[in-house]
Amino acid sequence: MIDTLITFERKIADLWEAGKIRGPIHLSGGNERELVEIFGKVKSEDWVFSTWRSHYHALLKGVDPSWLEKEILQGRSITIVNKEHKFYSSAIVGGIIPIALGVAMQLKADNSTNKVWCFIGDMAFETGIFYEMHKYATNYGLPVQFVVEDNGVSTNTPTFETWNSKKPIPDNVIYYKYEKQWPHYGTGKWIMF
Ligand SMILES: Cc1ncc(C[n+]2csc(CCOP(=O)(O)OP(=O)(O)O)c2C)c(N)n1
Repeated sequence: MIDTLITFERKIADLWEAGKIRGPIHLSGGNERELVEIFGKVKSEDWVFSTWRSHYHALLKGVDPSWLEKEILQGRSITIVNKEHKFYSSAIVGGIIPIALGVAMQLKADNSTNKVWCFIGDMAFETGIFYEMHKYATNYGLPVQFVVEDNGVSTNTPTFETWNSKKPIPDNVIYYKYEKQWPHYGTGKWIMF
């Protein structure tokens, strides 16, 4: 699976560098092992909420790679949404968190055994909206699992230096650190469209 993920992202990078994708792309890399392990616990009936960097999450949720490639070619890399696979992403920092919480509220109201998985970056983790949503979800026992993916930066701004402190990781949050292998946006090459 790890090779499949890396190969998919390399193909997208090649398409981008060939000027075939007339829209922003955010590539994943460096966190394959961690994600494969986490997605081992994600059921197909669960919901996954992701960010602008969602290709790996989508593939691991079971989204068809050729469908995903077409979406990316149409400029939708940063807002991948697939209803069939209960997969939702947004390019607004923190934007998915209250939506994930709302879905978790409904799952609880329906006595569902399904769960919501909400992936956020280390800077989104520092936002007020995360603080409130995490507090609410914890206090009401909502079936939402937050996963913090710490690459140390918000675009290029170092998160630790920004806040001058490391935020403690709540017990019920999955947290992993990784070294990103692509720039925040694109592949690091200038593209002529
Ligand atoms: C509300 C909002 N503010 C700013 C941006 C620009 N922006 C896009 S991604 C990003 C970085 C967020 O950092 P982090 O949560 O650590 O995620 P990373 O991309 O590093 O995984 C920013 C500031 C945005 N998309 N939405």
